[in-house]
This record gives sequence, structure tokens and C-alpha cells, in this order.
Amino acid sequence: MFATLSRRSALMMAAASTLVAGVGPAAAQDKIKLRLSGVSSETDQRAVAILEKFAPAVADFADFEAHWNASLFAQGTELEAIASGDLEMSITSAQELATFFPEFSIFTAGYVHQDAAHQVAVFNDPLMEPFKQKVEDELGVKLLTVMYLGRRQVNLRMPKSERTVMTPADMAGVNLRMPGTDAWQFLGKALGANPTPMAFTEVYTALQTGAVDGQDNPLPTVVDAKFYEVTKQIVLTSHLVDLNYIALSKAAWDAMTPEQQATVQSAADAAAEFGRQNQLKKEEELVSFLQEKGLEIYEPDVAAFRSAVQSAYVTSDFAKDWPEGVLEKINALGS
Ligand code: KDO
Repeated sequence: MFATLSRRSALMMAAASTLVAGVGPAAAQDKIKLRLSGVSSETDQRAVAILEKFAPAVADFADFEAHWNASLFAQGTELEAIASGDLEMSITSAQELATFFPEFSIFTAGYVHQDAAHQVAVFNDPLMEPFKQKVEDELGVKLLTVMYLGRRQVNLRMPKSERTVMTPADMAGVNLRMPGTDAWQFLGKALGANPTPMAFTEVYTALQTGAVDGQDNPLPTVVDAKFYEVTKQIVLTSHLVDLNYIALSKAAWDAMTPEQQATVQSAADAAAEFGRQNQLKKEEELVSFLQEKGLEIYEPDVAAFRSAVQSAYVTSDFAKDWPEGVLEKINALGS
């Protein structure tokens, strides 16, 4: 709690100084610098969408640079970098935002978002406005649009003959790598596992050496990061329909003309839509690819996972930070 508060206060100070020092509207000949730091490879569908749809659309007025594989900033440090003026863009997550604004944990809870369309409906609904406004006012970060990462599945090193997972009880003792924030660790525990925090860029080696028993990610990520080379089974828990937000420095936004802002917004929306459709297609296609690679893929008792995970969240401390009535509004936007 104290860590969260001090992290947030430091950031608010940094954001305030960036806003004060922020550049005014750019002179016609100056291009606005837009450096994006991403954790995924450049073949991940979100990266492909940024490179194919966002970058060309803003090329006239922005000097856009994308850095992948966490080569510019480590996973989880990007928002701080934007707030302090060292970076302009990232593909951030609700889990990262929840480290500053605990109410964002509502979007990190398992089995809350139902599918890609539900994520879009939630992001565009008025319920999202106070969340977006707070991030803008206190971190100096604009959340432009929502990107679809996909349905997270449990992916283990051991074969099914050694451990078959049908319910959360079958996850007991599984050392499951989760990304490194409290919200992710909680999800790992709610699944019945022993969660281990670890940066995405270390996961392949940890699976290879047995430092962890497994990891969770959507099928396209399992393929893109080649986790299938070092794991034996995938349990289709679909425990989190995972999302990211395209985050942009408010100072960079304020340096743009209204026309440029409109172009950036529509380029971000177009990239997100392109990435979403490609990722959905890949989620469908990749089951057979992974089976051909020798992985066993099966459905557990999803109802048992859903009820364990949902009850873990609603009785958790996280839920105390969820604004009144928002969960009900999110649910009402689903099918
Ligand atoms: C991961 O670390 O497992 C994760 O899937 C978490 C997401 O929030 C997202 O940051 C993603 O990694 C990276 O973009 C790499 O795909």
C-alpha cells in the first residue's frame, strides 16, 4: 500500500513537471517525437498493427520510433518513463495502471471481460471516463484505445499424464510464472497455483530450465514467443480476456494541432481494430498448429475455474477499491 502511494506520488510530481515544461504546439517543420516501447516481439499482432496502421498514418507530422522486446524500457517501467518525459508511447495494461490507481484492478479480474467486443464496449462506455481522466490528470498519460491480447490459457511444462488440470485444486503446487505486479500474482493464486513474478522477456528461459512449471498467455503469444518449444500442455481456462491500452504522453498530445490529434486517435483505433481481428483469427487457427507441435490442448472444468476465480475477487481487498456500481455496468455491457 505504502509502495503504491509513494510510487504514485513520485509519478504525479514527474508528470506535473513534464506538463509544465511541455512543449507548445510544434512549429510546422518540427516533427513530434513519438518513441514507443513495447515488451512483445515485432511479430506480435499488436506490434504488427502499430507498424502497419499507426506508423504510416502519423508519419507526416510525427517522428515515430518503435522499440520492441523491452529493449528501450523494461516491462512495467514504461508509464513512469512517459510521466517523466523519457518516452511518449507504450502498450500498457490495466495491471500496470492498477499499481498507480488501485481501481483499475477491476479490469484485471478474471472472467470479467467476456470477449473482444465486450472490451471495446467497456472502453468506449461513459463508465470509463473517470478512469481515463485520472490517468491523464495524475500521470500525464492518455489512454487512446483498447487492444486485444486474447484469452489467457494455462501453459505447462509437464505432460498431461503427469498433471491433468480440470479444476483449480489440480493447480496446487504449480509454480506458475505471472507478470510482475500484485494484480497478476492475485490472479495466479485465484487459479490455485503458486505464482512467481517474472518479466516476459525471461519466461522462455525459465520454462526451458524448469525455473517455473508454467506460464499463462493467449495462444498467439505462446506461438510468437515460442513457448511451445519448452512446454507440453495447454489448459484452456480462458481465465482472463486480456487487454492492453495504447498509452500516449499528454505532453506530446498537447503539442499537436487538433487535426494531428484526430489523426493520432483514428490511427490508434485503426491499429487496435486491425490487431484485434488478426489476433482473433490466430486464436482460432493456432490450436491445430500447437497440436502439430506435440502439445496436448484440452478444456478443463471452466465453470469450476470461473466460480473459484470470481469469488476470490469479489471477496478480495481489490474489490474494495472498485467504484460503486462499475462491475454491474461492465456486466451489463456483455452478452
Ligand atoms: C505477460 O507478461 O505475460 C504479458 O502477456 C502481460 C501483458 O500485459 C503484456 O504486457 C504482454 O505480456 C507483453 O506485451 C508481451 O506480449
